[in-house]
Amino acid sequence: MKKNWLLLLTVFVLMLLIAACGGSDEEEGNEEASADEGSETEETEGDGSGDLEDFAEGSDEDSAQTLRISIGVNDKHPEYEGAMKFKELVEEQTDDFNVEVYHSGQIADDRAAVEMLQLGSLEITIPSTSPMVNFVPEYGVFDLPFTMPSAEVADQVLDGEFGDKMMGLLEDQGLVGLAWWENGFRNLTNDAKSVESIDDLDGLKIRTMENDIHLDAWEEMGANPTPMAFTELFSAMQQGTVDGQENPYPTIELENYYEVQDYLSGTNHVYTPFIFLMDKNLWDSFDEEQQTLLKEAAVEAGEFNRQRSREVAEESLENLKEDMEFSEISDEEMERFREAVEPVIEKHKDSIGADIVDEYLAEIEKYE
Ligand code: KDG
Repeated sequence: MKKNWLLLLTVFVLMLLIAACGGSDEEEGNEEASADEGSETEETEGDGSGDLEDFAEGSDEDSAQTLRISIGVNDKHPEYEGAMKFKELVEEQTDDFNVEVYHSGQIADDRAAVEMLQLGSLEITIPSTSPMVNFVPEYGVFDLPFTMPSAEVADQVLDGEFGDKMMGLLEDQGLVGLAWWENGFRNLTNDAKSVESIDDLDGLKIRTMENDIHLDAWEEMGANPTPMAFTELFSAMQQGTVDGQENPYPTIELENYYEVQDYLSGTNHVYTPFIFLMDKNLWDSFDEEQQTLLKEAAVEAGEFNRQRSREVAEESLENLKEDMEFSEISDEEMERFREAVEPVIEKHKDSIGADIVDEYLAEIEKYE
């Protein structure tokens, strides 16, 4: 009898225990759901300069076509300002498009972003022309060092027949060029020593864009160049994988390169344009009115970008002189730099196309 009671009691206690365990799991489930709900709401409310969540899902706010723009520089850069101006101009004129800007290489660096346009997995990117040599070798003409005398001459050459011809070469690559924007005149920085003469370059490990002409030019000048994507550059300087790099003053200041570089030299060794690119298949799917609107917005935003790029370049140089040791390059030394790279221009004339090089230099002379 006693045994039976004991057994019953044990069973009863066990049932109580099981009931207690089953209850708490349920409660937990509920919390997660609510947590999820919370963050999901946050993520879908991107600010137009989209975050990666938006990109992955593709916003479906309405029937409008989403145009996602990928750039490598950050949201302080004149290129980002230009991209947001493009967004403003397009969205104030039509409900056909939503524009989202992805900065700092969130989506991809220049080269990979162009490949995504060709695959139709991205709508717009605005890379430097230098990585474009991997798609259209003629674009190497823009990398010939010490050929462009000023930004004003660059505008006239790019916005003229020569610029149109270079845009025409993109179509075979499944790309459409809508406007020329400005990255700017590039200058050298490093964390090893001040560079005032070509002799000071001896053995300096310099990061260049993924472009053989840049590689050959720095080699001819005595440095030890290495190609690298823009998105990897800051950590490479921080870790000492490279001694230095070259970019326009706005990029050097606004990407905080002065935090990992001590010396700045005013080499102005090459003028790099940005090219506003769109996936050609997508472009061909738009009607004439839409194409005109997008083209005009890209050109107007480009003019705004150029103006800002030049204002910021002046401010950045003054600011950088506070944080870095700045070296002006004398005319005599600049002549030695020019002489050193002449073989590079000869070497790459064939890969670029001798006619393209001759036409480019003639256009520059015409506007100089
Ligand atoms: O958004 C542009 C950048 O991705 C890149 O072009 C910047 O000049 C550049 C570099 O050095 O790679």
